[in-house]
Amino acid sequence: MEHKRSLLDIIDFYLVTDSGLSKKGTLSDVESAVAAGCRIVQYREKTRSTRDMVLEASQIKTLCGNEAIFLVNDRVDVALAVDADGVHIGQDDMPIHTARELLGPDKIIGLTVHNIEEALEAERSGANYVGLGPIFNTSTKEDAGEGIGPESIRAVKEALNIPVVAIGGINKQNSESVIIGGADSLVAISAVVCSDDVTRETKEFIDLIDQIRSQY
Ligand code: TZP
Ligand code: MG
Repeated sequence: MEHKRSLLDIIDFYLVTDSGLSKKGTLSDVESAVAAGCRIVQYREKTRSTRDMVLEASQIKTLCGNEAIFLVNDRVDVALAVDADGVHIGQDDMPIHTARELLGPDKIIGLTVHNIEEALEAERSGANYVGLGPIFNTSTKEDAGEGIGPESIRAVKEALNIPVVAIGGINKQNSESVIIGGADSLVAISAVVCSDDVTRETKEFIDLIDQIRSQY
């Protein structure tokens, strides 16, 4: 777990699954992304039964192995059932202190935030990173709201000591503004899982972020 947690500080590209958008399926997407060098995977599944989720989460855990952090979106119970590395929760999910009590001190908890106030509160409550967004408008999450713009990232980054993960409407064309904006890492859902070649897309994102960082 120590090894896994230390990955949090070096992550550039973060995969979030979406079985509704995926061309080849969630398991294939995870396998491809990890093979391409992705070091964090969030299992985000809104439609399957709890039973199916536990079975699939256990398979994803195996695919992540020691290579990638494996988090479960929303479902602390599913994370506990498969001994995932942690969870990613939103403002309307289980309160973070309850999630922490259930998961214990060593698991990773990421929290979605939309602004600096929520971000500060997340850090105070013991979140290990924040997911900030939506950075741009997106149709992947219906209730995501309006994009806050990449220029909003810097103030959040400077106010926090935990990593800031940018999410929402991010693609290869606008990644530069997100990284320059101050994000520690970025999530791209549709830009990756809608592709026929998730390995190639993931590699291209990782290389692109590397290249942008080396320029600044
Ligand atoms: N939370 C905020 S925006 C979003 C989530 C889960 C969806 C991001 O998907 P995409 O396809 O990368 O815009
Ligand atoms: Mg949620």
